[in-house]
Amino acid sequence: MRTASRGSRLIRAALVLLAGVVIALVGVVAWPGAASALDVGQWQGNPATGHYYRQVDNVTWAQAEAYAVSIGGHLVTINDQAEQDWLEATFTQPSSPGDPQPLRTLWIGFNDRAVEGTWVWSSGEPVTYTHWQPYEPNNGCTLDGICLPWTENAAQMNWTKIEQGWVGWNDFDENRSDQSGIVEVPGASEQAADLTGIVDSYDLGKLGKSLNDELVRVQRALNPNKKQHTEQACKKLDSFLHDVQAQTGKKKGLTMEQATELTTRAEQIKTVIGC
Ligand SMILES: [Ca+2]
Ligand SMILES: [Ca+2]
Ligand SMILES: [Ca+2]
Repeated sequence: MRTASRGSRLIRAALVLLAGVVIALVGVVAWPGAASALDVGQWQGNPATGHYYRQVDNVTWAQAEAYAVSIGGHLVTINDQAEQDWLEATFTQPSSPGDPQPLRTLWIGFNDRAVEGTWVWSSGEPVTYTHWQPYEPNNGCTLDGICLPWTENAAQMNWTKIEQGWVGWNDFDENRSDQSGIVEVPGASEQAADLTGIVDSYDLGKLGKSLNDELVRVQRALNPNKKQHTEQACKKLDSFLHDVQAQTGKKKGLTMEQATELTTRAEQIKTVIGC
C-alpha cells in the first residue's frame, strides 16, 4: 500500500511539474509586451537565507517588482550585512559602455513611493538594515538644494561614488527602464523557485534532471494496478507536447531550439514511464 500511495504521490508531483511548464508556456504568450524585453539570469541559491535570486534586465522598478510577484517573490529585501555581502559577491558586474556608473546598478525592493521619506520593503518585511551611500537618499536633490526634474523613490544597490570609494545604495528615478533589478524568491527548493514565469534554459535543465529522476522513481514504485495513473500521465504528456507544438515559432512563443529540447525531454519521460 505504501508503495502504491508513494507512486501516486510521485505521479502527482510529476504532473504538477508538467502543469507548471504548461503554465510557463502560456506565460510566455501572456506577458504583456515584455516577454522579449525581459531578460532574466540564472537562479542563484543563497545557502544562508535558503532563498533564490535572479537578475532581471531592462526594467523599471515597477516592472521588476511585477515580474517578481508573478513568480512568487519580490524585488530583493536586504535583511542584513551578510545578505548585502552575498549579493555584492554574486551580482556585481561592470556597467554597459557609456554608463557613468562603473558598476551595473540594481533595483532592490526598498522604496518610498507611498510616503516621501518613509522607506519600506516591497515584501513588507521590517527594515532591519540599510546600506545607503553618504548623503543618500536625497530624492534627487544636491546638498545645495538643487533638484533634478524628477523624484527618486526607489533604491538601487551597487551605486559607486568614485571620489569617496564607496559602493552602496542610492535612491533613483523609478521610471528608468534601462535598469536591472534583483528578484528574491523564498522558494523552499529550486523547483519551487522555478518552473514558473518564463521558460528559459534553466527550466529546461531542471526538467531534464528533476522530472526525469522523479519519473524513474515513479516507474519503480508503480505496480500493475496503477496502470491508470500511467495512462493519465501519458495523456498529460501528449497534451504538453501538443502545447509545445502549438507555441513553436510563434511571436513570443518558443524557439525551435526550446521546442526541440522540451519535446526530447517529454519523449524521454514517456519512454521511462512506459507510454
Ligand atoms: Ca532577503
Ligand atoms: Ca523619495
Ligand atoms: Ca539619489
